[in-house]
Amino acid sequence: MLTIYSDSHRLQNGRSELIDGTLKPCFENPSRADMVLAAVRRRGLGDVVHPRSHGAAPILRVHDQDYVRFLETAWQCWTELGRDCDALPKMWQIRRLREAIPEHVEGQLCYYSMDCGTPITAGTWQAATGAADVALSGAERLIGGERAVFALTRPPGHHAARDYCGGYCFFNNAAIAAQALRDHGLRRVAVLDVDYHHGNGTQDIFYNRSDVLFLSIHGDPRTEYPFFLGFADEKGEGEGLGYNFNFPLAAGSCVSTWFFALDCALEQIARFGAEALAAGSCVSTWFFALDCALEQIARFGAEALVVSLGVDTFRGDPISRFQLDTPDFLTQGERLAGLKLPTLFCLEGGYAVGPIGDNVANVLAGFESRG
Ligand code: OKP
Ligand code: ZN
Repeated sequence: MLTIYSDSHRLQNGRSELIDGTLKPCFENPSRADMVLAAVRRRGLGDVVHPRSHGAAPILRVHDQDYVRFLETAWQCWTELGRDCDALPKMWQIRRLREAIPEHVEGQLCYYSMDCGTPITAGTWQAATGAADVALSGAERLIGGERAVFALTRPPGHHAARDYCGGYCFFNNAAIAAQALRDHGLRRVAVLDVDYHHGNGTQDIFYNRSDVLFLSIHGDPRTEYPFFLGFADEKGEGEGLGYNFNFPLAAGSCVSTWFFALDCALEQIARFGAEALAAGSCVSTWFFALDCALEQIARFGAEALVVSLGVDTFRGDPISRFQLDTPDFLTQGERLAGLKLPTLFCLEGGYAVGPIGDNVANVLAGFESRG
């Protein structure tokens, strides 16, 4: 499988994020992409090529102009205040506060951020546009006839919505790629998000559209980040009603037979109606949810699949609570290949830095094994 990679990811190298009440080194750091790239090479998964630059236009197809302009200028404004530390927000436009965009960068930072884990640094703009280019180049290769492409995107993207950053994400790489595939003439594109965290940004971007199907399998937002979106009753709106599927699974969990779940999948789809799967869900439950998602993609008649590939579903992930083990990622890749669709993988989360490479490479290798 072809990999698209750019060194520009290194320019996003935040110092700290607020975890359990204290500032800790950023979980989302350059070593993640280094480890993934090393594994891609070690495992001989295929060529690694650089992206080409696509400019702002394809980014503006999914992000608001005022938000994009903010990201482009935020660091400069921040340093003009005499600061050289990472820019982080310190309040939010919560209930009953005014919605007008503040004039001061300090206020704008708060207005355009979902959380305080997403530092804007000197290199954020370049790294984020670089990641978008990686995803766009992947989409381009898919259009050019590749069966599957791995866009090694960093910073990740799936928490970034039309007009806000958050969850380590600035531009929604997967959404930008999905939109580019549409703009290249594909009629229906499915985005499947297998990261541990709900892809609130991607959901937001496509929520009222029927041409891009969005599905996410993730930790139940009743207890997991991002807390305020990702519930099973979010089905889409207007034209998009019926084109958004959330599969929240209880945090915690065990390992048992996903084969049973596979057999039951069709019969069980209806259960996903309005409530999350029960507590005690495990690897089998995860694969069960995957089957339900794949079934929806097949029915939709997608012409291409974009996978928001987070491997923070790994049992050793420091900030997540699912139980997938390294070999389970091979199975994951095999199952995704079963859709027989041109597939673009965009890297999202995964914070167990040691195993991240093999976990990602396993998904890609599993996919390739079902050529
Ligand atoms: C990103 B991705 C505040 C942030 C708390 C954020 C988790 C973001 C996960 N410091 N945690 O979906 O892997
Ligand atoms: Zn995640």
